[in-house]
Amino acid sequence: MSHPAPESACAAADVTPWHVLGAGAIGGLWALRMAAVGIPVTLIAHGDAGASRTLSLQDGEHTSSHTFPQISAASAGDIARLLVATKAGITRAALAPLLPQLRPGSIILLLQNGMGTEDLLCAEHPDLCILNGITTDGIFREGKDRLVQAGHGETWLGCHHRNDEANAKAIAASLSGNAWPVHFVPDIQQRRWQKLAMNCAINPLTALYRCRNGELLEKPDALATMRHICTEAALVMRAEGLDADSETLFKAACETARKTAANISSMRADVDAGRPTEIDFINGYLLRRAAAHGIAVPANSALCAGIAAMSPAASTR
Ligand code: KPL
Repeated sequence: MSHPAPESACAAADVTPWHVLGAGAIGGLWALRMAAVGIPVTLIAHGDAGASRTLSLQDGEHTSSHTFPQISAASAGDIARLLVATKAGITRAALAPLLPQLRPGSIILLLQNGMGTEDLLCAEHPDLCILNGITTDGIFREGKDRLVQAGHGETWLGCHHRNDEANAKAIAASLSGNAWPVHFVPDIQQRRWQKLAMNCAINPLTALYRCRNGELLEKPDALATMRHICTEAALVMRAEGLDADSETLFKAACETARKTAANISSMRADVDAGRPTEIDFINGYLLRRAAAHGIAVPANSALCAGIAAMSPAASTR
């Protein structure tokens, strides 16, 4: 077992401990990245699990690993900073047993696909500092504890309330590593929608075609659907008061599919494993916002129906 050495003395300036809820592909990657910049990380175990868990990351030729302490939600103690990387559909249920351990001002960083969870959490817990991270890293799991980095993306971090901006900037700086810059953005909503549009275009299609992200680019039908999805997403984004151009969204989706070509998307992984997917928080969220604006989104509706037909009952909001 090797412990990743802290990346650099300056990067490790803020080493306030973090807890990680949902150490799957993205949560595990960030737990390893935090450890690599010298931040103490504790994993919150789901159900019965051992007192420690070793995660490894394969990135090209390079493999690193780290053993984390692991505790149950009930014995977590005081939590100052919590990274939440669970699936959107189970976030509220997974968070519930941790609520007594959070105090006013505790930071919750949501790093997950889809939209909708944060609105509920902000409304239910106005005393918590809820931040959102958006990442386009391509990462998948081989087995429970082995992560494979299939594409290097970027990460943006922002907040919902203006008075949390200083926290968001500080957290972005503390999580940045030389190989994974984390950018603070004042308007995370724009980024979140751009990522949502990209996930709407890539994730369900990779599940329906049972292909890797990059293979979508070789399928004319898939490309035509991706373009259609992006046109609808741009309409809804503009109705939400955001900047959006369908061609720019389409090019960004193609670029992500190219950069994460070898990746098995999270939705395809869920469908392959017979798990509920996040469709309700991705294309489903777009459908709900489209309905609120009276916009027809037939291509997104068709993908929702296609995924619903091949996966177990949708998760609850
Ligand atoms: O977010 C992703 C996912 O799989 O959920 C992408 C960026 C499409 C990488 O696979």
